[in-house]
Amino acid sequence: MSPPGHTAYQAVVLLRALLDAGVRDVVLCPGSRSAPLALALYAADAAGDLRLHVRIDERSAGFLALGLTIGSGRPVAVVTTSGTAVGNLLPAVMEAYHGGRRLIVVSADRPAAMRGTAANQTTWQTGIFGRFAESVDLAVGALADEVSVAAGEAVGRTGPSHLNVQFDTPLLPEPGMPWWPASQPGGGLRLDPVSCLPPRVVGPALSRGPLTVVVAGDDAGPGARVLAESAGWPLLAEPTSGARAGEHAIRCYRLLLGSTLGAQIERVVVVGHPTLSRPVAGLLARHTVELLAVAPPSGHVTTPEHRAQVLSAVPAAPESPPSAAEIAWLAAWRGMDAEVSARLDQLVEALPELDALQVAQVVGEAVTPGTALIVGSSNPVRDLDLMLVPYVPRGRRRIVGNRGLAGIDGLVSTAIGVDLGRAGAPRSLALLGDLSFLHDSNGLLLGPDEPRPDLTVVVVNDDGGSIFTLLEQGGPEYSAGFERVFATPHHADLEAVCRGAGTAYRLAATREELRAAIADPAPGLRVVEVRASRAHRRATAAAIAALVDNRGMSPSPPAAR
Ligand SMILES: Cc1ncc(C[n+]2csc(CCOP(=O)(O)OP(=O)(O)O)c2C)c(N)n1
Ligand SMILES: [Mg+2]
Repeated sequence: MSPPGHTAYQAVVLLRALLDAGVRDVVLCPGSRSAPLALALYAADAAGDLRLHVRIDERSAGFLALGLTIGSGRPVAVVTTSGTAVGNLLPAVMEAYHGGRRLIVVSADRPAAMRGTAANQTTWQTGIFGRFAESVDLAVGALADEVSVAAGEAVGRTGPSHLNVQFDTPLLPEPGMPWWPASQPGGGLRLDPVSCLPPRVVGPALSRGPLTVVVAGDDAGPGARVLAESAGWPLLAEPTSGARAGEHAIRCYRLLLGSTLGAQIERVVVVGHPTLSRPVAGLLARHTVELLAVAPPSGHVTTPEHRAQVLSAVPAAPESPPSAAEIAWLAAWRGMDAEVSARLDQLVEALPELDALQVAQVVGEAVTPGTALIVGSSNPVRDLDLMLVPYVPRGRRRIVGNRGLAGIDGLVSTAIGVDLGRAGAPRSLALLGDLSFLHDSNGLLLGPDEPRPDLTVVVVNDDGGSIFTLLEQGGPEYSAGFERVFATPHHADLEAVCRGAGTAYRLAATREELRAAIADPAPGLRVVEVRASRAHRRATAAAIAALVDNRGMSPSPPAAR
């Protein structure tokens, strides 16, 4: 072991403290100022004390670390050199802040005295992430205790943290000095993911009375489903809620919210972070609706106009059984959902092969028990929201997306991280749009010695952002500039992109080919491209909205309470 005071010793103390606090995966990007950390990480990985992942692009590295925290449930560190390298982590840090993910940034720095002297690659790194991550500036020669406390506190926070570590020369251990101390007997790496289920804390019971729905947004967890089932209420669960299962889950809730049934909602319990649809946003904004919101671990409560009554845990169901009105309420939702689902399936079946909605359907069906699906922002997650038939509970499926800020950045890396974080799990799936895929095509770059994911990335390539066709700017009055400034077609050859990165690639031209490509058990990372058209999306969306015909579908009003 290097002598105390040597940079190599500081690096070992910091990594040891991170490991003691539960870190098992560390992502590293190359650099010089970070050399003491790089060598210690290399040796610790070789000793089996942690798992190292090396990436060239810090933006991708940050998202890889984010995916690893999502998949494993553990804190994950990402290590960079000084300068712009650190700034490249901001998108992942922002997402980690809003999603409540334990992402630990470790940035190497020059000694503080060199700041403001125009020294090469030297800038103000402490505080660079602003409100998104608290920074601790560890001075040259910081005492081991100080380093351990800072590392422990960083790991203990819900959300991202930043350790800025000043290293003075010499940066490398002297020849003959070990880079990492020998492992303790009985030590060694265990990568089992920690349980991702939130603790089943149950708050005080709710009363009976108002016609209630449970809205389960991103990362709500199974507590939302348990509440809906035990209370006898409909469950409006987004695909990444972890709650879209069981008989109370209403698949077509987004369509039904605009119906006479949706208009009768009197109370909403929100769990998690709903982001997908205007009908849900509209529901939460309705002043006539009583709003209860459960605070998520991230602390970012969904409370439009700060109007919600905030609950610290998922409330317990009312103790009394559902009233006749509530029984009729649930039955009306389920009945209408069955009707609209059948009409929707018919409509989607009649679309030209291979439509993005058909792709979402096939991908949703391929998420077998134990499997993870990472779903991109934009239309893929919304298509899945329409097409995903609620699963049978307790299949341990995980459907995740970066819904903290819904960026289209970093998604290839996030997906790789989620898969690698789920040691021993079956092959994972990702569903991304073409712009989202291209935005992080650097995420495909895997060095020959890196841990390799078993992941199939299905890319719906409609040559641009189809989501904008569904928004106001997709209307005829804006058509002149639409393609250039919103849709942003690129005509990119995805096969060539994959070839350049050494990634296996297949084109699927039919649903059968897509199913076969997904079912292919060959290990490793694979991209499956599906070419789709954006041209009819606006018309299809209008036809889908028209499936709910209020005249024909109005349920009988719930009986007197
Ligand atoms: C980092 C980032 N930049 C821009 C956006 C705005 N944005 C939202 S969706 C989208 C288009 C996505 O296109 P694609 O991934 O092909 O999916 P599609 O809409 O075609 O389904 C863009 C640019 C964003 N969410 N995140
Ligand atoms: Mg697209």
